[in-house]
Amino acid sequence: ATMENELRKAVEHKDFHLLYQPQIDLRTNEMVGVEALIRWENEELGFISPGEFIPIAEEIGVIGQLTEWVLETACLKGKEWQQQGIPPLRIGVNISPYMIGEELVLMVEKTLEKTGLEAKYVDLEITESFMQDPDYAIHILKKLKEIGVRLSIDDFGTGYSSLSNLRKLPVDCLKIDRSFIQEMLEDEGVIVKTILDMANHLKLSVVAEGIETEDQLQFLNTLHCQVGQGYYFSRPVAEVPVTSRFLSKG
Ligand code: G
Ligand code: G
Ligand code: MN
Ligand code: NA
Repeated sequence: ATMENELRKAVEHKDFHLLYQPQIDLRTNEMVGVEALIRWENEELGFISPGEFIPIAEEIGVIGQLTEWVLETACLKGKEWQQQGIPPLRIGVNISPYMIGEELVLMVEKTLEKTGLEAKYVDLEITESFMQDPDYAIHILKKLKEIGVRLSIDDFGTGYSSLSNLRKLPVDCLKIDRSFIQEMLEDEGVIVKTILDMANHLKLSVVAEGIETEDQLQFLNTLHCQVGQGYYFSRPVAEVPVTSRFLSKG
């Protein structure tokens, strides 16, 4: 079985599931959101990482259907949590840069309508690679902002958004790439400090990704970083804990 064929079948049968990784307010220790992460386990090929199959989905033209499934599943889960009485959580959904276009705008509108989740609880995570055509990307991102969703730049710092472009982008949040968090204690955090400074000046929120240790958390606290995510708090899980020290009190 080739991966391409198996992937086509999986998309057709919606043979995936989502895990959710908590995002924690570092000051209050409360969960403020989650990032949805797709998982695929194939009978013959075993477990395949999205890092491997998302590029193939882009190549063989099924990324649109896949994104639609992720968006809808994540929104339904968000709605379900709210109905269980969990204080509303923002749900981050990774969006392939290939998806930046009018089709995505329609898809987001349609999915919100269909699932009944309020737009403000959806956080679209987009990597900087969309900046290959910044003017078009900005046009689309503005339309997404008009719908009311939140926009985050994923893996921030690893791509090539220039400062001047960043200022023009209608985004709400920078997700600091986990490589910077991992190196932070060796380089005295110069990169993380610089990103936090810049985010402050541009009035953007920040999420530090890939927090794995207490030392990293403490250092981020001294830098007044707002929100964090990483194995230190929780691995991606199928259900967020309904009662835990991470639970927001609303
Ligand atoms: O979850 P994991 O660390 O295995 O993810 C590997 C990569 O796959 C990450 O870059 C992550 O952003 C990406 N990814 C995970 N879930 C999705 C998804 O639903 N859609 C897209 N486009 N990328 C995803
Ligand atoms: O590119 P993106 O930031 O969307 O990738 C998210 C991926 O990072 C997820 O697949 C998740 O499994 C992984 N991840 C989340 N937290 C940690 C962490 O603390 N350490 C490491 N190594 N990976 C993490
Ligand atoms: Mn992400
Ligand atoms: Na990232």
